[in-house]
Amino acid sequence: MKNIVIFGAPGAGKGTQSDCIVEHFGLTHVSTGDLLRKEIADQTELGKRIKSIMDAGQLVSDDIVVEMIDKAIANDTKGMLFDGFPRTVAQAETLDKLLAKHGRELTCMVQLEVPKDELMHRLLERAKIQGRADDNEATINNRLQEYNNKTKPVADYYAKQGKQVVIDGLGKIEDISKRILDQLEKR
Ligand code: B4P
Repeated sequence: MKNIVIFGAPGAGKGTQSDCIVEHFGLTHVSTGDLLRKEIADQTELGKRIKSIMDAGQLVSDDIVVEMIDKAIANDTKGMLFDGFPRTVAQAETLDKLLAKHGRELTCMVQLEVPKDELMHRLLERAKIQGRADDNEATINNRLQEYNNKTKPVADYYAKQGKQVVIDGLGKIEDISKRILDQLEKR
């Protein structure tokens, strides 16, 4: 059973590439971004608390996302793709513990590498189509800063475990998918 993390800066294509990975290996897709946006759309108590944090481009607190992931692992029987989680080293350590609690282990982490100017371009393009509250230039800059300060160290965490798979995230979506699947077939 495969348990995979897809990792990268905002706009690197995590959500986009998740579709083909999930389909190819028959995995359960868990996107913390999607779960959090659903809480906001449903106007739950949690959604009201996190809206201003996400609109500002900051990370929501670890305990909130960890609880969501714990529930998702408990409900899964197929193997999982974690999209947008972990985003801090503390979340990465917790993921290892949660998987172990359910008798599982992380297979590997797929890291999408995309230069900053392309990230900005993609997210501003998405803003025109989807109108997401956090896709504007000021907020994107905050999200990239949060990524550099808090999320990037997660890559070293997995490199030390020999679980980091770095993928060039530039080019056609289907070419990038092929690069990812070729690597994952070997794991
Ligand atoms: P996420 O929902 O995870 O979103 P993202 O990082 O912005 O985007 P992603 O990398 O998935 O890009 P996509 O495929 O859509 O996070 C949003 C917020 O939620 C965070 O800022 C944070 O506040 C909160 N959050 C989520 N998880 C959290 C956690 N664990 N802890 C704390 N807070 C958390 O691609 C972007 C665009 O590029 C799309 O329009 C796509 O069509 C386009 N694109 C993709 N691949 C392309 C390619 N090859 N060429 C051209 N365009 C491409």
